[in-house]
Amino acid sequence: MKLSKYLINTLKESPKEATIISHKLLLRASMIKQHSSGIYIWLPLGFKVLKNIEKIIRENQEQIGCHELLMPTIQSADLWKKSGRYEDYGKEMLRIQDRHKNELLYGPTNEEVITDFFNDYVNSYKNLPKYLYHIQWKFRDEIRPRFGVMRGREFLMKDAYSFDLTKEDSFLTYKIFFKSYLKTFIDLGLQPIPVKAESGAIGGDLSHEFQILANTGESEIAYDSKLTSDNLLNLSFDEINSLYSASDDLIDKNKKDVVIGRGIEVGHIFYFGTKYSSPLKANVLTQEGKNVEVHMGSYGIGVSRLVGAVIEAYHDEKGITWPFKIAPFKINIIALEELIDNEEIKKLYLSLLKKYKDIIFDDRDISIGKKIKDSELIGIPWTIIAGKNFKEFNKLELVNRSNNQSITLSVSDLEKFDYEKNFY
Ligand code: 5CA
Repeated sequence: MKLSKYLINTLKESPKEATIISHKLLLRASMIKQHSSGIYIWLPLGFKVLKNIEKIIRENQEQIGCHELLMPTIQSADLWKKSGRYEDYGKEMLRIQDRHKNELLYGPTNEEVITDFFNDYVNSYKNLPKYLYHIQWKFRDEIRPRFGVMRGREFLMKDAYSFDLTKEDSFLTYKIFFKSYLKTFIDLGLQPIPVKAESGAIGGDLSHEFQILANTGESEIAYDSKLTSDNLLNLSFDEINSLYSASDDLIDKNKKDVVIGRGIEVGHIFYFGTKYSSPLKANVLTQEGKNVEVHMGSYGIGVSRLVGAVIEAYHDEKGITWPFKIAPFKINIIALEELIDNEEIKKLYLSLLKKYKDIIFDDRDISIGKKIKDSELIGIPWTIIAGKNFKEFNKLELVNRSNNQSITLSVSDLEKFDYEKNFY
């Protein structure tokens, strides 16, 4: 990608409205632009990051046999009246009327829609369990949208739903999702802390939040220090669940030997049994021919919030330091003006483009110093600089964004270099 053809408009200063680092950097790097309170335009750079995060989430969902579908954003109010949540949800729900005076709403979550759909498609124990998910925009008219994408009104969520024959089966499913969530966040380069939770508006009796430590996090959390161990993935659900953890009002202030910190809630999972299958009549026939209500769970990840959470964990004084897989572009080639049309450099760009796809060549008509600053701000893992050394000795500088260290290499070394393996 030639950068002169791309939409990029970095800012030197942080806009006043941004108070936390992720919000400042997202605005400065021209990744998002506020449209109205809590509603954002995802600019090309930010949108690529969002897609890269989605990809890691998708891979992990598929690994546990959870399959993707896409449900609408606009839902019928009737279903919510049947489940009893239409009034309960209060002012956070955006209610709409169509031209025929049908009551609609912009979905804040999808339990009703999926349960109703499931009822029409699955009628036998033979077809259970079923795990389904989608990645779709949600709207919640939050009283205080803030911190950029952290607490938006319109935000992207991955929400999965599980259907099982019995409570016992549903608990097993819950444990599968629990483990898969730990792995997903670790794959994203984060350290998740699973925290026991109340299930609030979703309802039910087993629930965990997944928190990422950050001073700017909105939740206060208290947890056993073993929950930050490196081998969390090797522990069983029961071992992890036996350790103390709580957030906000649920914290026992008298509890000793716990770590107190602040966290960003990037995921939340719930087992809620027949709360929705009962009013929406999602039944199946058992082996004995009995009609029973299915047991359900739901499993959410804040996809757009994760963009902010990753930046809170990966930045320095110069800008963002994305993990390789999440970075919008992997390599940025910057050359002195007189080298921009150099055949060898063009060849290097094309060969890297073939291998890594997400490569930029900064051919904009601005100073090399400004190009380097932009590359650091945006957080491109590797910057290749063709400067004076190239003119004299045919050598280029390769800079690693994670530690800002550079090495000098020839064009053929740069063609062979493994940029993914050597990052971090
Ligand atoms: N139906 C369930 C799970 S599928 C549900 O809605 N859960 S939730 O309310 O906890 O939301 C899931 C995740 O979405 C949260 O853990 C959080 O990461 C993200 N989220 C919730 N509200 C917002 C918001 N206003 N802005 C950005 N992300 C949000």
